[in-house]
Amino acid sequence: RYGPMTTPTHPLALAPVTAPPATVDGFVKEFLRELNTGQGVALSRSTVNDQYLALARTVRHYLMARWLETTRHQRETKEKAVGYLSAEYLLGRQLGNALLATDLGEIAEKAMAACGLDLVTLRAQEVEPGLGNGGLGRLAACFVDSLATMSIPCIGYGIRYEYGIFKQTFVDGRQVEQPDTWLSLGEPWGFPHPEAAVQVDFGGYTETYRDGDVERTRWVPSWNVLGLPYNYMVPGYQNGRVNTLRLWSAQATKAFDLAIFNAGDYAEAVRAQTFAENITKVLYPEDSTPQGKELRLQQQYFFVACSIRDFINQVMEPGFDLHDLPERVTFQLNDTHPVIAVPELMRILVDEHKWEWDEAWDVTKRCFAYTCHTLLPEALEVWPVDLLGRLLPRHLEIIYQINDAFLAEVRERFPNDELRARSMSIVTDYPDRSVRMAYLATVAGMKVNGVAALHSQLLADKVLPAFSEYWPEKFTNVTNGVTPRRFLRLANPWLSQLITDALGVGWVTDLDRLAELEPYAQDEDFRKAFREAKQTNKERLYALLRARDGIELSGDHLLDVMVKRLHEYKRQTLKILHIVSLYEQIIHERVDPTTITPRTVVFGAKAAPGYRLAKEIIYLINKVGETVNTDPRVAGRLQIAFPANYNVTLAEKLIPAADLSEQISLAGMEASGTGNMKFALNGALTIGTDDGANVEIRQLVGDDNFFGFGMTEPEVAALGASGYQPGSYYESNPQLKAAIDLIASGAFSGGDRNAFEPVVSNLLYHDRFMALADFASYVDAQAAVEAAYADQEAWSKMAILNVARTGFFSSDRSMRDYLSRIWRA
Ligand code: C3B
Repeated sequence: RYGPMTTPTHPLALAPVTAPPATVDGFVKEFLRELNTGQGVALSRSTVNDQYLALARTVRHYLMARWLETTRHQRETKEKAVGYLSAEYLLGRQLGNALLATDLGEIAEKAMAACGLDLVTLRAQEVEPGLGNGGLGRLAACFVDSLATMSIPCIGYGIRYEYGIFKQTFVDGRQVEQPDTWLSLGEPWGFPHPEAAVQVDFGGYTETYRDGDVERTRWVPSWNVLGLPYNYMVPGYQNGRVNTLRLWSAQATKAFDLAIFNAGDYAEAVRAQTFAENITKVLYPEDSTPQGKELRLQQQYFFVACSIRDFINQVMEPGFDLHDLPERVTFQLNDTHPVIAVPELMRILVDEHKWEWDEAWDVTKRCFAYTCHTLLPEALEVWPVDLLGRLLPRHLEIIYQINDAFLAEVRERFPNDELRARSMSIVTDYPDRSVRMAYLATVAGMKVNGVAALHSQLLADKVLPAFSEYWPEKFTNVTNGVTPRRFLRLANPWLSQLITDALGVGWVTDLDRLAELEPYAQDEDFRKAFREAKQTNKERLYALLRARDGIELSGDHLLDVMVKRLHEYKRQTLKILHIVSLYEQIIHERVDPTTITPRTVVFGAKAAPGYRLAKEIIYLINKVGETVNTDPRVAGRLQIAFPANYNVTLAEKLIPAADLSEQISLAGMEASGTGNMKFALNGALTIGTDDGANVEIRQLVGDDNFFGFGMTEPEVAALGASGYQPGSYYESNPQLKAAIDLIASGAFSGGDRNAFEPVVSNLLYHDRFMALADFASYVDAQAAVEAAYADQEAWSKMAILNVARTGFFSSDRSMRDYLSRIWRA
């Protein structure tokens, strides 16, 4: 039941919700009220955490009227919305973004100062919600930011994991994972709505029954849980718009534990409670290589079942006709994780609403669109049929029926081509009978998109060729983007100020305007100011690393940064081989150290806890770092930093400081990359392969302003087909051999020759991602970097051109592309 019980009489109860006055006094008043009556403490006795929580809630007040108004407006206009279904949202800290969106930064700073507090310190108290692994989760966060900023109706649906991505620590150079207790000090941004909880069923069996003269199927589940929604504000940038992110948390249902309780087994009832709540306990830390764990499937079904139910029952007006659903929403499937939503909607329409199959299928397939984020075969989710049958027996039947109908269509269009039909089957028999979720998404979705031009091409040609031939018009591309609010305006205030001084303020929501910076590359004063901004960012970074990690960096070095998940295909090993090679040449006096450009290399990377080789690579990087950093022969020339626990918060400090952006994946492997865009926008030059969105960055900034190297995707394919032999590169390239030999010699492991055996033998005998084949070309490109950096004026020109020419990579542009190619198509 919504609304008051009788008609309100007090004028305040009738008035619309308003924001507090946007003045220092108004802010102080709200803040103290929150501290005193919300937190229950006096300023004089409050901790930094109390102060942070009160401040966050204060800023929330300023957004509240807009949020309520957005929701009301959406209900009234019935505009078509995007239902973004994503198992991950890697949001980053909220406070700074909320202050920016409300334009309250200055007022808050003064208000805090007037209370004897420091805004920067309070902002640092926030623990970022790490509800994602890497690129895919961060992309979702950028997209919801852009949609709010562009006033496009969207509800982001996802999971409120109690523990987000693990906290990485290093012990003797090895990664040790610690739980991410992001909720432990209180979390001011989420609004729980227990009264709007949704029941989600699992297990059991299906049975047929007669309904008049039709035979129907029903699902008799054996257990269930409740999904509790937590609403989060997604403020648009200074536009009065606040969209919603709705994250679900699992709770035991009353019926569930009561039944056992009545039977007298209290302890068992409590155990059942824990079991249910396990579903949203922890984010699976595998990025791009999911483990087929039952709990993961439970998570996936749990959140999409909640979300679809919520959209139909809560977001749509009462009495809404489900035939109109495609006119009111597109559910965008963020990779295969939410694809079980397809049979779920079919089940609702066919079983609950008793629609004909064809009628339900017609509506369902106009409600979904699918984005693929990878090409790695091991990352395309496949669920064993017995697991699905045990957990979701009705959904499995529906998937079979979708598949049968689809294959019948294929056989009709291509008679006597059974091989083709088999190759397109959603259900496969090898190696085990299982369901290919990407195929299901492709069959059901009205559109299928990749995330960069090259990736979309390869997706259509290599991963789903039979489907792209069958439905050429279904396949499209939307190149990823990043939000300029968080990654330029917030993260890089000095460069932002320079841009604003040159162009005015509009660029923050119209990033193509960065093109107007082009002539400033020729302006000596601008270049100087640009370099000063970069230097300020470096100093800010060094101060942070000193305080956060005890890492001492010094000197006026080229800052060379490689931050991303640790994965063989991303080739952190190629980078470390180059560093080892530089080091080897110096200590063996093959080069004069005074002739090389002083360089500071920063790594940031988490490895999936079960990914052995990735963890060995982390160990190698740390050990090389220890040795290099303490060797007087390279002092002042080369230093390596590997701060633990790379996350969004650290990225915001690292990226603006970088001179060189490492984007060195094997061509054809990185679907897009988004870090590459953030670096270029912040004026770093890229050293990169022709992979993912690097291709588009290079095209836009021009070959002269990009350090390209390595094989192209067709060359990679040809080398693979001819039988790649990494050993031959080792044997024929003395520089490469010397670097690998130095690693194997124990020089970085106190003489222990076995310390890096897993990495070394993998490189020499497998090297699935062909690091050795690209080594020589990479070394040449790094030499070109050094030569270019020696001329600071020329380097600054190139860096400014990178900023000026990469406005395309705003996620606002991505949203426009989704709108025109998918959501309004
Ligand atoms: C990533 C890809 O690895 C990146 O190339 C891409 O830029 C982003 O997605 C966003 O599209 N990705 C990921 O982070 N997790 C996956 N499971 C699959 C892809």
